[in-house]
Amino acid sequence: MKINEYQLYINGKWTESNNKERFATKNPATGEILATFPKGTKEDTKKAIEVAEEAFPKWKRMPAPKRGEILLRAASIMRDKKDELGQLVTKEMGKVITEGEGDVQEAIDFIEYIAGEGRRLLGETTPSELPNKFCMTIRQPIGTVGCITPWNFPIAIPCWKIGAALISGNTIVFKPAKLTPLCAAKLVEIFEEAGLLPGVLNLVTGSGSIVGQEIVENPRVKAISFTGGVPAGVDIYSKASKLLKSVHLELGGKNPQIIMNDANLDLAIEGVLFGAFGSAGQRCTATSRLIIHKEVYDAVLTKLLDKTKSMKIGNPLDRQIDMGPVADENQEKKILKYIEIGKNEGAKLLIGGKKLRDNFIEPAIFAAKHGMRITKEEIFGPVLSIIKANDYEEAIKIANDVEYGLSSSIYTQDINLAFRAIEDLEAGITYINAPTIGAEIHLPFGGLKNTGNGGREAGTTAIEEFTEIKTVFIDYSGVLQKAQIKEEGGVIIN
Ligand code: UN1
Repeated sequence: MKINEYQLYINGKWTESNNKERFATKNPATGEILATFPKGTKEDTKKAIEVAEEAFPKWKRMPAPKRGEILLRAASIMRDKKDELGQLVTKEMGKVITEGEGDVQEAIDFIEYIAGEGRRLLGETTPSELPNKFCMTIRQPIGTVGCITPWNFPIAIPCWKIGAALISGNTIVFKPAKLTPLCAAKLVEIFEEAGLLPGVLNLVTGSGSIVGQEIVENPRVKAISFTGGVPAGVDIYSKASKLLKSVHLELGGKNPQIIMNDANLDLAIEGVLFGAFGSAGQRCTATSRLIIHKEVYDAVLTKLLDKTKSMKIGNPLDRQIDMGPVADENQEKKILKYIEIGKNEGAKLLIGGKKLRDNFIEPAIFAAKHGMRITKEEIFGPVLSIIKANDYEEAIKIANDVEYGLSSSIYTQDINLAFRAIEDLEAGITYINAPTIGAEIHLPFGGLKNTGNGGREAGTTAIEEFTEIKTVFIDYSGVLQKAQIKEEGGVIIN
């Protein structure tokens, strides 16, 4: 079979890189090579930035509702291709097919939602302290922005960033993760078909240390939106800060699910299985710590282990399968290393944790003590640590005692406790009686502490990272009026 050879997408054309070297994207379940892509260079990236900058004035001037129409067309094409795209997500990064389709649906939902923002992009109006003067704010695009995206949601997360950047009037250099360039290329084809102007969205594939670095360090790129690991995020933030760029970071989590003694246990267990092992635990929002009230600890454990035992691991395209492979050999290595770390620090491996074959790892559950590395560090794999808590206060203390703060969950039927937890859990997202995953796109997404640097993607906040606010004062008094300064005779009111 001839393997698809893709190019870079620059200025509305599939363009050869000046580097002949290529890399392959593979199906982690089978090892099959799906396509190859150029290892983009600094020069390729510079070219993409240059054309994005040239395209900016035209794109910026297009009325935002018109930009929205293009986005709606893209969403409609995605809807038509949902099955094909869902399969591609599953083939390229290994999540089970229903979740692959979910990834695409999340992208469609967001693009449709944010297209409507073209008819809002709201500013404020407010009275002036002076007569015959009008004050308002308007939103303007920033310019050329860099979108650097991860492999775990290879359609949805690029769409969060690209959709919000486009509707706001920015042009883009898009660098997808090296594991999922094919999803990225398909997405670009969809935006091309939807009628995006040349140069508005440019795709450069390759490594973070070359393509990513140029995006971060090139002064013509005015803002960066990045989802990925903490070390890369810190590196981007520190380099981009020297150029005073605006940087949005979404860097992961160590998300707790608390089960209280009054919880509906069956519901809570169903939730934790989905939260911990959905996408093979490779979500920033994955449940990686289960904190159980001591009175229901044994009951939860018995049922949870029972359910975990019956999970079917295998080809994620098969709808009977509960969990597919992890994304590649590096993921596999890292996850297996954490399973060893857990054993060595005295956590009890209650189930799973064995490598079945290349990239396939059994879901693992540890009985752990809070403070062990496996209870504190992000593993990004199907590894769950169970921790016993004496009461609500201790559960919250454990939940909060990590460096991350993305998602959190509590199962309880006590409405008062639920509301207390909403206040007490240190996280950008809290679920009551639902797992830590599954955020909806019309609500803000992001977190505290090392999860990011304060921004929120999606929802009403989505455009914030991609717009500048301009404050406008219009004086129609015909005289020089001075705010704050009192002059002889005072202000004349007409
Ligand atoms: C991520 O893992 O970075 O809430 C995003 C969820 C998904 C998005 C996760 N809607 O789990």
